[in-house]
Amino acid sequence: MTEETIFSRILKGEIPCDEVYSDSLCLAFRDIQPQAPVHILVIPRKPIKSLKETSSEDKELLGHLLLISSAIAKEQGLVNWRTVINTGAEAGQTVFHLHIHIIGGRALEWPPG
Ligand code: DGP
Repeated sequence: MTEETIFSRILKGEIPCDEVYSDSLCLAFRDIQPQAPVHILVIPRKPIKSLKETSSEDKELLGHLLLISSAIAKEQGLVNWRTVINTGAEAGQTVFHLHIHIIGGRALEWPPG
């Protein structure tokens, strides 16, 4: 059985979210702790823990998530933005359901901490 996470509960409708986009493969909603004026998470409906657990079987899904992220960023009026996928606890991953952060609406520094 797949482990339950906050995001799997959001997908099931058990926890509310501020939805931005939804289709048969993914859901996008606003991050509860926004790090910038626009901070949206795009998650697959398929329960994948992190990028580490993906395989060539997920090629189309991963492409879809990136294309949707770009479409959402543009739809939000962003010209510059950052897409982030934290993989593993030491890289900052706190929710173990794959997600893409779309962060924008302010100048972003590099490198990250
Ligand atoms: P990461 O650290 O990469 O695993 O990002 C997890 C993000 O999820 C973090 O920015 C905060 C956000 N988050 C955690 N719990 C909830 C929640 O219940 N609702 C929403 N909308 N976002 C959440």
